[in-house]
Parts: sequence; C-alpha cells; structure tokens
Amino acid sequence: MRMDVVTLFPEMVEHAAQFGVVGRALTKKLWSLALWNPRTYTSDPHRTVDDRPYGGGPGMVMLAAPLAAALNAARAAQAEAGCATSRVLYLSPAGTPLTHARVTTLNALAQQGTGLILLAGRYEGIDERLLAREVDEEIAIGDFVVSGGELPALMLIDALVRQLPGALNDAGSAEEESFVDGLLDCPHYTRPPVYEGEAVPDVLLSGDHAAIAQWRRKQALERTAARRPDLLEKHRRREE
Ligand code: 9D3
Repeated sequence: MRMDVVTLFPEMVEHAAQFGVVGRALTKKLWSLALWNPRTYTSDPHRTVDDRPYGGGPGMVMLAAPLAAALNAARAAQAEAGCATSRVLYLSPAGTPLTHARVTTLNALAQQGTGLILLAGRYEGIDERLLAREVDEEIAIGDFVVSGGELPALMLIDALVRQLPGALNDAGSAEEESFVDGLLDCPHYTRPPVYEGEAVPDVLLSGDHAAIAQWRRKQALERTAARRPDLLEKHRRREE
C-alpha cells in the first residue's frame, strides 16, 4: 500500500507514523509513505500558501496553486512507484464521517494498486476550485472540530494500515474480527486477581471456555445497549 500526504506540517505526520503497529508495518515495507509540503511549490519571497477569503470573514483560505503542484508531485511519485491510479482523499470537517466499512473498502482499493493521496488542510479551508478539480472524496473523522487535517489523516492511515495482512499479530486479528460484528468490546482483566479490594469476575478464572465466551458476549451486548444503542440496532438487523 502506498500513501502520500500533502500537508504544511510534514514532520508531524512523518514522526507519528514511526510508532507502534503503523511504524512496524512501515519497517516491514507493508506500506510506504511520502510527504509533500505545498510551501515547497511557492515562488514568492514569503512562500505564501494562504490568503484572505473573498467575501470577507474570519481566518485564511489555502491557495489553489501550491496545493495543485504538491498533488501533481505526489501523483507523479505514485505512478513512478507503480501505482495504476491515484485517489485524492481530502480530510475535511465537511466530509462524510469515516466508518469501519469505508476503511475496509479503501483498503481493498489500495491493495489493488490505487495510490492514496491524503490532503490535510489548515486555516479555514481550501479554495473550492482546487477541491472541485482535484479531490475524489471528502472524509471527516467525527462531529467535532480539530485544528487541521494532519491528525485526521494519521487516524485514517492507522485504520488502513492495521487492516493490512501481516500488520497485526494473530491475537490482534482475532480481536479485529470481534469489532466487525458491530458490538463494543467486553471488559478486560489481568493480574493481580484482587486490585484495591476489587476481584476479577470468577468466570474468567474458571477455565470454562464456553462459559467465558458466553459471559463476554453478554457483557458486550449490555455495554453496547447502554452506550451505543445505535450500534445495537444495526447489529440486530445483521443477525436476522
Ligand atoms: C466554523 C467553520 N469551521 C468548520 C467546522 C472551520 C474549520 C475548523 C477546523 C475549518 C477547518 C478545521 C480543521 N479541521 C480539519 O481539517 C478536519 C476535521 C475536523 O475538524 N473535524 C472532523 N474531521 C476532520 S477531517 C479534517
């Protein structure tokens, strides 16, 4: 899987991509990453990447031209690396909220040779003409506001990379399976058997694997009902 990120803060993405499951998958060459800073593609002495919004209002808007040049560089690099096509994903508060199902579909595309180009914005947004010409899809990470697209891009990268074959250990893959059925996870316990006067549920120490599986299932259902009734409804419809 090949990913390129267009961002004013390439070091932020580069650094965060070195850790944990995502970093290990990078070392194993399960995926590759390149970063493109639109500031590199400016020619004025101030290296300007933004300007005031037409029509007035607060904040600044990212200029189309430096972003178009950075996107072209990313596309050329992906073609050079053997990608059949590229797909530009703009991380935007106005995008469609990301889901497990969408991550799986994007992962399949990427595995078939489509290079993913993640566009991370700053300021109030990006000139609409650049978006209309260059962006294939707008993705949000939830109904809350963050300061830019870099952390959302890293979340998308993390979600995609952990679905790559070989990125997780066997235990991790099994765990992934359990989320796929649409329920929240059950509670987990480890040593000591009593912590601050609170004991681990007896069933988990019983060695009765059928009883343990049944208990975990019940806990997952109860939690989902209490915390995410919306998920429980979808889960029930899937069971039918
Ligand atoms: C008042 C208008 N604001 C839109 C909600 C301005 C604005 C806030 C934050 C414009 C851009 C941003 C930066 N956010 C992102 O780039 C972003 C984001 C987000 O804030 N929430 C959820 N998903 C995402 S993906 C990218």
